[in-house]
Amino acid sequence: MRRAGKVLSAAVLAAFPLAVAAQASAPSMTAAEKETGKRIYFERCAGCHGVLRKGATGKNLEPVNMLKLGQNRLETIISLGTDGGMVNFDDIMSKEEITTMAKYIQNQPDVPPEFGMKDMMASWKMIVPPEKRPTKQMNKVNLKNVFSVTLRDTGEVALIDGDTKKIVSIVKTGYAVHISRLSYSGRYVYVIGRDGKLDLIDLWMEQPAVVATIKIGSDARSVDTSKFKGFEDKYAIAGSYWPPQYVIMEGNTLKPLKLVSTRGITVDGEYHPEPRVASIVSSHIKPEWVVNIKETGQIRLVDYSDIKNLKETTIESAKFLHDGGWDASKRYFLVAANASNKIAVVDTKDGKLAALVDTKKIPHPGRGANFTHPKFGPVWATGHLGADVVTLIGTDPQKNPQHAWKVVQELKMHGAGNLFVKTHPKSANLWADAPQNPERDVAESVAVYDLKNLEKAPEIINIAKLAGLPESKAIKRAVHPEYSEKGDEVWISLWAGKTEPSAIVVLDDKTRKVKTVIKDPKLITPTGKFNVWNTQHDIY
Ligand code: DHE
Repeated sequence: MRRAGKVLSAAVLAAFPLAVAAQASAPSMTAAEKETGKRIYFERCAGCHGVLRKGATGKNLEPVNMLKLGQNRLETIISLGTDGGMVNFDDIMSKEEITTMAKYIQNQPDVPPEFGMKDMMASWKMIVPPEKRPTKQMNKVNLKNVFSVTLRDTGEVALIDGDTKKIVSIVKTGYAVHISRLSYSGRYVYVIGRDGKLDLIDLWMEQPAVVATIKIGSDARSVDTSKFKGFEDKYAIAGSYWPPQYVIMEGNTLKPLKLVSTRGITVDGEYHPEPRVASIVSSHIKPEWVVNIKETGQIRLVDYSDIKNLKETTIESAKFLHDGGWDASKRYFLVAANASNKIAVVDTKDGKLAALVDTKKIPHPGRGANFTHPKFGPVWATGHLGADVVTLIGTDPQKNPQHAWKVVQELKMHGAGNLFVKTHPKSANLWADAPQNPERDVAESVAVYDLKNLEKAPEIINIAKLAGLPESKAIKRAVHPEYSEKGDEVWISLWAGKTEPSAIVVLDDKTRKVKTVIKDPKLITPTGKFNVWNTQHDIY
């Protein structure tokens, strides 16, 4: 074995047996194949498996493990998916691309460059400075009921007027936008792309548009703002997957102020080089953000009252933290440690872990759903990617201590593959989707539970059939129920292929009947929808 023209000694070989073995028999690739592999890995694989391929929601894909499986087996797995929850890729990748990806993951991972303050400053653009922005709302739209809708495959968000169901603007954003979050005032929408591009949209403009933009890394998922009294609209925070870090910015300009690495030690006491920032949420009762670090399982409470002398409380929970939301009182934050099959509960008042709750396989709450159960008092709900139930957890240690932080009920779903559940304080329904289920009928349908009678089986509504869209090869996945400001309508995206028609189906929450189907050639691959009022006030 030769490296840099030298024969490696037996001692060196013994010290690095796995890496050397992996490189020794990895299939060779042309430069063009490597480029394709790198691009597809970032777009389709890194989210679950990590840039360094150490594994999180998805399995470890380091060459030592991939070489054991070999080219044919890897091609089959990528094509058809696995029982473990990996979806099939044969409908979105060509045969050649699948062959390339099977080769790519048997080779050593590419390590992307770091992205520091200098890079951020160079990417930061102030398009409309604060002093040139309107001093009052210049359009006639009911801003509280605007929905910021992710158009996943076009790198855009559609701002839709919830009253008229008309598109107000389509705004160019980062690649495969992930989430939108609101400033405390509800004036600004923050949109983060998977490519780490963060855009600030001013809803007061006659035609709402991006007023500032920055790149905070090369792979990102989360953003939030400061919501505590005295800090309203003052700061924004965004977390990245690569490099593993978070950045605090000026709220109305996105000027980066403070960069903090999240590399460190897991709850098992081992160093991890890629602890990615998963969900971030802003406390209403303290000047604090809850920053959830995926691979380490450490939850950081970041006190933003003095960012020059930044204080962090590190709460040990469980590995593979992902998404989560507040309980109804907004004191407790519940976050899925998804590949550990647990929900971690943080008491943000006391700054401590309140509980680790065991659940069925791969909990995936989105932000979850809160309601008062007729038998168990206040509960928070999560669905699961790997099980066909919605889990209800008691959340009231003060008045219902016997149920607090316990799974009090599991509601049967029409299949596994759930991503999001949703209800609203004014609603008597709980909606749950199943877009990751491999069966068309299941993925195109949602389950609706009657909160007054949770013993009753849910109503299963096939959203795709209601939309009247033409037949398509790709499944029209019904995804992400979101309420209107008043809580009387539920909006559900139909997420089809990039070249196929998609839609948003609006249902009347009481009658569960279709009110409107929002169709527009520009509505390409709609997924997440964020109602301004509900997102601003964490209503779910
Ligand atoms: Fe998401 C939230 C990460 C795939 C739609 N997603 C989140 C959050 C994280 C995350 C960390 C929480 C952000 C927060 O609250 O601050 N998502 C990831 C991944 O790593 C993963 C598994 C793979 C990837 O490559 O990105 C992934 N997510 C998806 C999708 O494929 C979805 C279904 C479609 C899409 O648009 O990409 C998707 N994720 C969403 C949505 C939310 C979200 C709609 C916000 C839910 C909410 O109501 O707050």
